[in-house]
Amino acid sequence: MPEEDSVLLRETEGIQEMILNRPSVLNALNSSMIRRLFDALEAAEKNPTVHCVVVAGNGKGFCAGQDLKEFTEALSPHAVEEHVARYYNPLITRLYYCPKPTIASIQGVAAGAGMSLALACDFRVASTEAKFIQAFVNIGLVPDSGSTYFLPRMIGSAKAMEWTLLGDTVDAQQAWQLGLITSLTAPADLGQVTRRLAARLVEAPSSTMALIKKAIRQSGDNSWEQQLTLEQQLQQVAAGTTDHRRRLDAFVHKGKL
Ligand code: T3D
Repeated sequence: MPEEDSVLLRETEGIQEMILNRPSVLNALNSSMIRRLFDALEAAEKNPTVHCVVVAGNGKGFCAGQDLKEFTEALSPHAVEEHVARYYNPLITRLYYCPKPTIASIQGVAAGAGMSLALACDFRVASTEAKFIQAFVNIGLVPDSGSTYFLPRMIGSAKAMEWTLLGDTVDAQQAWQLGLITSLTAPADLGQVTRRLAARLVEAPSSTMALIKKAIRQSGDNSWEQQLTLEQQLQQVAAGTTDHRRRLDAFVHKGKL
């Protein structure tokens, strides 16, 4: 399959969709696919007409993680480390720090680094048929692509430990109860619910959202004092934006945006 077909890109009404497109292997990630996703994210960040990014999967799976058949023979430990450093870390970092809001639209299984992709997004809209697997332990690997960073922060360290040590399949209902999922929908409604959320984000003030994302992302690593200082600095930036002026004027003068 040509590299450009492995991730389909579609931009409509401010929404950049990135559709993982290797359905016969549940959209398992090979190196060229990771590169294409990375490039697409970089382009979406720079494109002023894009206000929201949606990552979705074609077929019955969202993403089964690293393509385990990509390497015909077992890689040396050094080569695996290099692969993670060269492909996964840049991709997940780009997605995590994307200044535009990101949504994972999950219709089926999200396993290994595929689950990490979903966790790195700001929102997870999931079908009741979605499944989450910290599959790494099942093949004797440790979680990567940020899973050990995201999970304890999102669901608490006890559950993170359980999921990552056992490598069990977690169904959408369990993930929903733990707050991992933003919206849980019937499978047939997934596309519509995702688009509705994306459309709301397109209408929201872009510059403000980028600043909010920065504050929330940094809060996990900052002390109380550092976070208050950051909020104060970001507020100064926000107060100088057109988004703020327009919205304040509309409120004060009871006008339209
Ligand atoms: O080198 C590095 O950079 C290290 C980085 C690692 C990051 C990681 O993501 S490690 C984790 C890798 N992922 C996995 O271990 C998951 C492997 N897959 C599974 O455990 C199962 O397929 C699922 C639980 C995800 C789904 O099970 P099921 O029964 O719904 O589907 P299936 O029949 O197993 O899969 C359907 C097809 O997809 C099948 O192909 P076939 O037999 O019809 O020709 C299967 O082999 C293929 N497939 C599924 N996952 C992968 C895959 N092919 C390649 N790589 C996969 N990860």
